[in-house]
Amino acid sequence: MCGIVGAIADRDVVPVLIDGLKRLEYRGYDSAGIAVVDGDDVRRVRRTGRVAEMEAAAAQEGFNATLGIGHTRWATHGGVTETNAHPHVSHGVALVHNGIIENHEQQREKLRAMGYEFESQTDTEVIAHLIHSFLAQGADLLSAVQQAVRELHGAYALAVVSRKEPGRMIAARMGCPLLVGLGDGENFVASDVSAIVQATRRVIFLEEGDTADVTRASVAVYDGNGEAVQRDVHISDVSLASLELGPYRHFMQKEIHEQPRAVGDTIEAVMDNGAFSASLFGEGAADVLRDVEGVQILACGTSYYAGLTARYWIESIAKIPCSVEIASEYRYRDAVANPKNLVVTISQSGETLDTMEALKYAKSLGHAKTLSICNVPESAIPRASRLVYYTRAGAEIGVASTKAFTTQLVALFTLTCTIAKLRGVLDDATEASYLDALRQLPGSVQHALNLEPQIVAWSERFAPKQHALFLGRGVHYPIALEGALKLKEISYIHAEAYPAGELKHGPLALVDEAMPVVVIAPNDALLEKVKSNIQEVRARGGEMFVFADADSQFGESEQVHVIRTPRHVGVLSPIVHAIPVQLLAYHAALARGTDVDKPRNLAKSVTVE
Ligand code: HGA
Repeated sequence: MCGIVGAIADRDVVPVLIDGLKRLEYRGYDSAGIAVVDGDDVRRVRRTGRVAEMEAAAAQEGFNATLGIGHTRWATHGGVTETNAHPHVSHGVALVHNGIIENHEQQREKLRAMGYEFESQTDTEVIAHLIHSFLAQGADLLSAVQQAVRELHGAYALAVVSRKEPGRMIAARMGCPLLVGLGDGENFVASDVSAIVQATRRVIFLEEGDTADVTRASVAVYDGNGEAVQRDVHISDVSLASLELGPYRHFMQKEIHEQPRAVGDTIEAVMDNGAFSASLFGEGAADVLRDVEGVQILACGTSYYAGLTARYWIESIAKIPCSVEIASEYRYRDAVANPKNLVVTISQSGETLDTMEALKYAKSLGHAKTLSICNVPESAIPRASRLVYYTRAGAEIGVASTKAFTTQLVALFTLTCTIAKLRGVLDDATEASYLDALRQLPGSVQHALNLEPQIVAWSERFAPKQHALFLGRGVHYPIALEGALKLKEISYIHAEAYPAGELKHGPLALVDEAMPVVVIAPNDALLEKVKSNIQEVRARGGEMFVFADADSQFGESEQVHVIRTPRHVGVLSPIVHAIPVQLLAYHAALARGTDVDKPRNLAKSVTVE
């Protein structure tokens, strides 16, 4: 969601802001803007559309300054217009905001009564006027921001500058990510490190309620009570290569093809260890995991489907109950907590607001056994969790998650086996066979990627369709769900997934020759059942696209097309079968000419409700 970058230096910061916004564009891309402090003036340029359009406008107007802030927007309050784009300005104070201010209407009324006029429909503009109202009472910029945020309900990450104080930039965070980058005689703020990695790798992650007073030569951080605090300095290991497209056409394509490496990196610790071990999940993990009575998984979107897949593993291998719930539902219902259960949150960014709030709610109900599976070190969710397993997918830029999903599955399988072992229900021979399956997984994923030419041929038949059905059974049903999600989010073809056994209870009514039906059907205990379901579709004239594996015998016909992964990989089969459905969605989207990495209305790192 919205991306923030700010810089203060003794060089022109405009290229830093523009470059940073381009790297943050995956977080939001409906409009972009920058504001710079130039002499005793604040100048801004904003444009709807992509950063490149705003960049051209800034170049035309000759923007050049040593202090500035920038923003890419994903609108929540107010349409996609230039007046709603950030930065918002009030009497020489400019700010950029990520988040939602829930009491913006009350604040707006109060500020209107004080004489402030509003030009936008955003919740953000109230913050600019509120800060100015405190400056007008004599506060300096830091104190004005600190007083203003105390009046706000909701979530925010802010970067603020003022023409009256051209030597400083104030940052503040509550509920949305924000970090300070430490340079040499120059400093930065950003939503994530990718925006500033070309300038510095030394970063301070602001904590909830923090404000930071950033000058060229210093950074002072204050907690929510206004007390000066020391926050650790981290050295980011984000690689520049992971942020570049390289020879690929899209980040999604690159990230799909990185999966053998991503999966290999994620299992490395298990392989080095030579066994499933609680130590993989952090200090004291054995004590936390040993006696768990059940697992409650909380997540959103693709991560939720990873959780649904894990439920099959956890109940069959670790032999404890597992429930999986969408985080935004769990956080608002009266849940009954069993503190002996393990709460597992899954989030690629580690900043997903709904998941974070669900975790806080679970903790408030007495859940102390918490574990997060995340891809971004030092992000908010792992910091709020007792245990963590970091997937090592590397930066995921494409809005549609791919390598994060498969690596989450690896982490969840590792967790399953670890709990099973601690509970004494995983014998040595089975452990060895699972370790071997994991060891072979990068190769199996590569074999699935090699199916791409056949999938390209299928995708051309998909491109003209309006709707598609995805079917799976058992542990492959969540893969059908993920396939349908991928297809709809990037190709805009309406797609739904059903457990294959549900077909006759309703969705079969939709099947005709215009409705392609994708079936995930590797050889497992339910294969014969799936085959019967395929016959039911065939009898109604439906055209089927079946992803099978070497062991599942299928008769092909004009109506039934089959692509086989070259080997049957047993328990890890859902991970391998995630690959062809990703490729199908990618190539269908390409054939339809959509913006694959930046699908309409979406954004990455969902930091608003
Ligand atoms: N509420 C603000 C910022 C939106 C945001 O953070 N999106 O991720 C707006 O609508 O401009």
